[in-house]
Amino acid sequence: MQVILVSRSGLHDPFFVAVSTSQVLRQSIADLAAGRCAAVRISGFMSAKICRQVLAALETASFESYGEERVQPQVLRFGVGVSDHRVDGAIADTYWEAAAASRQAWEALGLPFDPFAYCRDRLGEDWPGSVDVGTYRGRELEPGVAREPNGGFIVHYDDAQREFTDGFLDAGQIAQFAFNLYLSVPAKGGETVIWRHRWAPADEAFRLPGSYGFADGVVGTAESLEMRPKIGEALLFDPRNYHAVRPSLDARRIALGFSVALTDTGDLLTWG
Ligand SMILES: O=C(O)CCC(=O)C(=O)O
Ligand SMILES: [Fe+2]
Repeated sequence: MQVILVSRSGLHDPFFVAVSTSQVLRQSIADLAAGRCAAVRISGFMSAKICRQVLAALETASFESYGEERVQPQVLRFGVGVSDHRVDGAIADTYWEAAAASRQAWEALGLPFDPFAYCRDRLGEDWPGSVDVGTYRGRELEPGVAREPNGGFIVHYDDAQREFTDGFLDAGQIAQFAFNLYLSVPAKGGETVIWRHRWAPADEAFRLPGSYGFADGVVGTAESLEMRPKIGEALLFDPRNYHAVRPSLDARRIALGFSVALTDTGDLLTWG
């Protein structure tokens, strides 16, 4: 396990930490929602055997890529993501057809279980509310995607409330987490970096035109933490903090990913 705290100012926020645990704990999820930590790393979230099975199936699958005008360097994905179907702050109708195709493609992998359901069940082990796939205007969203950012993710944030201005899930949203479950990771590169900085209007000066991301300068001298993912580990973090993934240098970096909303009824809703 490797967590490097970097603070160019020399100052450290004691709440800006990655908590490592081997159990899914209600307390850790609450700490993340409340801002008492920046990330939760859960080792052994998915058993080695299940990871191998999912990875073996995905290794034979053909991945597509996120919209290449918006996402550079290219990020491969298996399954549909809402971000490719966002038009004027709403989910466009094109999403639903892509979602049906995505569901079929996952089914065609022939896995004897649903890996996203497995992740939801694990997340719910110590959570008092339910853990379900979210709905948008009454229709169930896709549960997640497999992502392969071999060239990395540039510095960006994710916040459905800002991205989907027409309201997003059919639920009152209190917090949002990013969930990643690592199936294949490089020995060199592939680190996830999170900065203690959230979007502010002045950041728009750093936005790369047409892109989901920003020039590195957007995070200035903010404190950051860097994590090298491990196979079978789940990472939950607050994606309103700017974050990036470093390029993979010697192997494929494949993770199951979805977003998680904590609702005003205390439930967790996920979507890809
Ligand atoms: O792959 C990762 O570690 C993080 C990817 C990311 O940008 C996200 O989950 O929002
Ligand atoms: Fe992200």
